[in-house]
Amino acid sequence: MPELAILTGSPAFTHPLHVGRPNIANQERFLERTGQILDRNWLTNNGPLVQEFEQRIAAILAVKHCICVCNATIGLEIAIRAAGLKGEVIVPSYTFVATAHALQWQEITPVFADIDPATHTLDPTRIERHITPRTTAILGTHVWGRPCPVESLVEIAQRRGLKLMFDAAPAFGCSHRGRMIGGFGLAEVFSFHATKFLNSFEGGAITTNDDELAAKIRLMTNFGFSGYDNVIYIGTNGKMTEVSAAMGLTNLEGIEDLVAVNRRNYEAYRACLTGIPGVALMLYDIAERGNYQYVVVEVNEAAAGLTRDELVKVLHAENVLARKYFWPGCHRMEPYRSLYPYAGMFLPETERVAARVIVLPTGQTITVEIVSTICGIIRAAFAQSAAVRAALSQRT
Ligand code: T4K
Repeated sequence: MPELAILTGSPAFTHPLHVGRPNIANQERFLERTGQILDRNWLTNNGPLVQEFEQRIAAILAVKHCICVCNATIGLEIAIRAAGLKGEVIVPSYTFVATAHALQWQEITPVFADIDPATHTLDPTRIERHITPRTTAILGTHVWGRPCPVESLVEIAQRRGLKLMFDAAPAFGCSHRGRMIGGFGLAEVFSFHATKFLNSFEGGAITTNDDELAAKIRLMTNFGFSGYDNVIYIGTNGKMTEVSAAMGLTNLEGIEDLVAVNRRNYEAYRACLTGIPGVALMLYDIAERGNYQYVVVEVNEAAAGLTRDELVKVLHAENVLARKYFWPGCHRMEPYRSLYPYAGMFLPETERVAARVIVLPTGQTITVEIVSTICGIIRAAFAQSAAVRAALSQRT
């Protein structure tokens, strides 16, 4: 059993292991593309690499339109505005805060609905209680890249006359019932942030099969310009740069290798964590395509002898910088905490899951040996939970 830094003071890893360390598929190819950008002297504004990136994404996802943007937060704001969402929109609280902010930023009220604890995505049975005459839409998040219950959400949206969109920020390369995420609802928005499975430094993409909506989104992404000197819409600057597209295209070419690495690490975690009471690995559906970018575990204090927060402290002492996504839930962050102080009453599963989840490091920089050491730390921490607790209580 490994000695724990929390007890002995010497960490298992000399360098920090981050969740979200960027994947870079092929540095040489990226630099080659960057050189070509400089030679062309065409740096942004719908350049050739952005166009190529959009075409490749649309083909992979089998969608009619892909509009690349500077990041997914702006992408969500643009898609929300272009689709005409207003009033109140039903969203999960268990998501990255950008989902809620993209609404509130436009003075649309995010109404937080609870999640299914088994999937961490919106629970369709808990949506209708939140629908009011001001509700215009449902905005689901494919949390961890695992799809929302799309069919049930479509049924509710159609029956109640609501629009349906998806925050697909973590879900590039994932499928639902054999169809790639990207073509569900009115529109879906992906993130290509540095920490995401497919990264373009910063970046994102809005995908849709709706011609009219796509045209509106394109205009809005570029200030509303429909041609020289002709602005026909309110717009913003949501454009992706050429250097971002170069990174995105290069990583797209290496996507199968990136999935393979994540899958290998996920399987290693699965094997090593099996039999440790008090820790449950969130499983991916192997019948679907997935990117396996998040290794998500839930800590059960009763069986583990430690809380999630105590385990995080143990891991951080070892230089394993595990994250508590999406603690504490959007409804406990400002401005929502002040605006809706009682929202938590309707979100028991969100609160329970948010208090139990830990995300562990994976990706290109993590090896199977590292996974094995991390799991050994977890096993040792639970086995010595009383001593760990005592050591932690002396620290605070
Ligand atoms: N909707 C959902 C459901 C999302 O998950 C997100 C983003 C969005 C919308 C909005 O997408 P964008 O507008 O960002 O395109 C991170 C990311 O910043 C964020 O993109 C992501 N979700 C979220 C889940 O995680 P932080 O604040 O936790 O990340 P940060 O900056 O602490 O980075 C994590 C770790 O990665 C660091 O400890 C160090 C490492 N790192 C990070 C960067 C940027 C590196 O090693 N190199 C790097 O370049 O939010």
